Amino acid sequence: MARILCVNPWIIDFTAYNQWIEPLGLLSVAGALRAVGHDITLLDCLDRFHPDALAPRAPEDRFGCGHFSKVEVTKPAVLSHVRRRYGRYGLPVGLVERELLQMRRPDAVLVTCMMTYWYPGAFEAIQLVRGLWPGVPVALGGVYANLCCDHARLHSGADAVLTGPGEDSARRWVESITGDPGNRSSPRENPRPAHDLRRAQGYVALLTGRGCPFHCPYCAAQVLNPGGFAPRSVEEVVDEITWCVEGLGVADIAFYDDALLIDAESHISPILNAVIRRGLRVRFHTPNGLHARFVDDRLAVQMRRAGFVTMRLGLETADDRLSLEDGNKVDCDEFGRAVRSLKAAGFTVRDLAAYVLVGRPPRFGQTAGSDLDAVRRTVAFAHRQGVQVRAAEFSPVPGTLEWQRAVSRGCIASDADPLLHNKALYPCGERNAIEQLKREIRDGNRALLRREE
Ligand code: B12
Repeated sequence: MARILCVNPWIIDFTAYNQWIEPLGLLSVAGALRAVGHDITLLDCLDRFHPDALAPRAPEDRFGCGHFSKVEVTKPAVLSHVRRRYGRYGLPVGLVERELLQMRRPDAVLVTCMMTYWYPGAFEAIQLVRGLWPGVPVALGGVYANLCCDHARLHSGADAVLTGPGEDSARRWVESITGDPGNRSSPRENPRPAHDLRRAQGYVALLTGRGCPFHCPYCAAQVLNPGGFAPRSVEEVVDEITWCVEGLGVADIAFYDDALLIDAESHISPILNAVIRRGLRVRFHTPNGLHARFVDDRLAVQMRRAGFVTMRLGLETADDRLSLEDGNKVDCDEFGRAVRSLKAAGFTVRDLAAYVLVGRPPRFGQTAGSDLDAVRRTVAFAHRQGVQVRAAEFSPVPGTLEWQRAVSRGCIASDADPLLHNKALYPCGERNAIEQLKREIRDGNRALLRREE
């Protein structure tokens, strides 16, 4: 049995808010390693409920969300032109150091990194571990490691950068460095993510399946899940929800799925039926967005009864021609129908918001920023439907079609430092124009909410 330390590093960014953030990938790897008998400890630099976390509490914190504490740090040179404060979010470094010093020396360390532009937090964590335990092998995985593998190999300081789903690769890596394969006959075929390793945060993230059958030009789901779309079994998902609610006392669950509502009849419907039948008292949230096309009257009622609260609907654009270019996931009629179903089921303006993509690279024949007119029309359309809007600022993601477009339009260099993928930089748009639009969106949302009161 190998002793393994899993590290969820700090976020180093211009802004960060804990909206049901869970290192689900790392916990999935931890669950798989634990299932074969390894001894796993988690160091969670984003633990808001650590007694010394100093995380601010605010009256608007709801459903387990809230602020991290922030310490300003110097901007790397490549970001020096940005007139915003840059900071380390999460536990104070000294506290993390003390936590590490109290631990027994591990046989191996696993570090995750959830966004490509969050690598500085992972690098700091790797450096810290290296300083304390020279010679202990460190592996890095996660979205950054997958999408910027060469960068990570060159700069992270990790002994190994592991790509692809980590459940098997981490197990093989641990075996290769410790000689310990663990107990190969795992009691579970698909072990659950080890949510219990985190101090209770009141919420967990959940996946009912991996990957996505759609091929949106701005999304790396296909690259990150080369095995394709793979829904989990209904029983497995219901067991995990039941464990989280009854065993861990979780009150809020955020779905991280890319395609939660696909084949609803045989997937999400039976899951929700079981939640209702078992009388599980839990609220569900969909921070990653839902496909409005699949929402009908029946599903809306079922979602409401099962406890859905935060409903986010994808609406990249209300321009049906542009929507076609994006794979035609939802048109205006379908969006309107979904909203009517949700409202009839009892969801209110407070619960509903559409994600509208802002700051994408200009299409051919367009000038930079001209897409904002289309975005304005989309926002107006959503507001007319009585739905709030959340701007989803574009982040160019390597490996996607939209990345190639951003590169060919000169918005970003093909070998750009991943820090420049940051959505806060609006790499493909004009800052003032986008910020003005975001103010208009907020005003429109407020007007809608006032009308409802
Ligand atoms: C859920 C999600 C979110 C959630 C929370 C994310 C989080 N955990 O913090 C929310 C909704 C908040 C979110 C927000 C955003 N997101 Co997001 N998100 C996702 C999503 C759909 C799933 C991530 C996930 O948890 N997957 C499930 C786990 C199981 O997978 P995993 O983390 O990859 O882990 C596996 C492997 O990587 C590996 N692994 C992981 N860690 C480790 C460690 C070791 C040591 C090893 C060996 C292996 C390993 O094993 C795991 C299990 O197989 C991904 C897309 C996707 N399909 O991955 C986008 C994605 C990560 N997001 C993306 C984007 C663009 C955004 C936003 C910018 C969107 C926006 N415009 O607002 C914001 C940014 C937020 C911010 N503050 O900057 C991009 C990446 C952008 C980037 N440059 O990195 C992605 C890839 C989607 C895309 N467009 O292609 N997101």
